[in-house]
Amino acid sequence: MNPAKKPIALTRFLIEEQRAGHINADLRLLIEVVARACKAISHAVNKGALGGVLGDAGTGNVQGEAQKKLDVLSNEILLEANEWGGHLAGCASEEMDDFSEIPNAFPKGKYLLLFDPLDGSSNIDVNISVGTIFSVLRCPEGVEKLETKHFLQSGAQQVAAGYTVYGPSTMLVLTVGHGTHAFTLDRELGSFLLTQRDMQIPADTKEFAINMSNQRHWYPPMQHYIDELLAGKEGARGKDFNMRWVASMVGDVHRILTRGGIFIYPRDKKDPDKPGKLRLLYEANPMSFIVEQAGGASTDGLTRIMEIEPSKLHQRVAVFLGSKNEVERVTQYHADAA
Ligand code: AHM
Ligand code: MG
Repeated sequence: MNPAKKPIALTRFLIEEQRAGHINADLRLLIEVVARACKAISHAVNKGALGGVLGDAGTGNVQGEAQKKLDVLSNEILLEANEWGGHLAGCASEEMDDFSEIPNAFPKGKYLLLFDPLDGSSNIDVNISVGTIFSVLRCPEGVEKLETKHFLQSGAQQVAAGYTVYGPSTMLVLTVGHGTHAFTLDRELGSFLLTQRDMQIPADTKEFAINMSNQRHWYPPMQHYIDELLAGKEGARGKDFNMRWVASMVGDVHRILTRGGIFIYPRDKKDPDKPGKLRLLYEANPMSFIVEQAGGASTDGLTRIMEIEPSKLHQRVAVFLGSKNEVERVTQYHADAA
């Protein structure tokens, strides 16, 4: 970015998106509220031990995972920020057993907000990047009483998706279906400023992100694919590949959006009943929308993730996303073995 050129704020960017007919006023205000909540989460994450927010909350979520204090706090911040604005009919979160309907005290809106309030929780206590991931769906017309089924929409139905990465700087990456754009939080101004318009993921890459410690549990197409990457120049691929794993999906996806790469969390034999670790509605769908809008691809090894019809709120899915040619290659290996 040219430092002499003043970047525009998220507020102006969203107004311009509205004028271009890409979003309506309700969705614009909803995104503003989510961004404001992310600023509050960023503040809490930044305080770390000084804010007394590190460590376990002593509770577990519906998936049996131990919750960190910051998981619980971030969830509360997002819920409180969104319940009174009149843009939402309800929220669903990785950290809540069931969805939450907007209380009767407030007007109900037309949208549903789904989120992972603090992704990459294992990084919290070690001061490594974490993030918030969110997805916005339309609430079906004429719904009087919200039910789980109203949230079970495919990723292709999303009207907006984004994540905020709390790293050395706090960045919000957003799509409303017209490209993927990045904003950096200016702490003095208290605003997100547009620092990269139209992010583009190169179609080819020499970098992959995967938790290699699970290798012995993978199925044959995965073993074959990674063996080829590890063989480097001397192998069938004829080039050396580098590996990076932040263990926080937002961190890994942000690197891929910035310089290319493939992110993989496959299904494995450790738990054959679980089709992967990551959640379809809170992680895989929003990240797939963001990645596709930046020219990348995203599948579960066989199917385009955004075409999967969800059957459960907390459904898990295998994830292969990032540089298009690489995602297509590994997906082909799975199709050949199917
Ligand atoms: P979380 O939502 O409970 O934090 O779990 C999701 C995270 C992703 O951010 C990350 O890609 C993955 O889990 C890391 O898994 P692993 O612990 O196997 O490295
Ligand atoms: Mg997560």
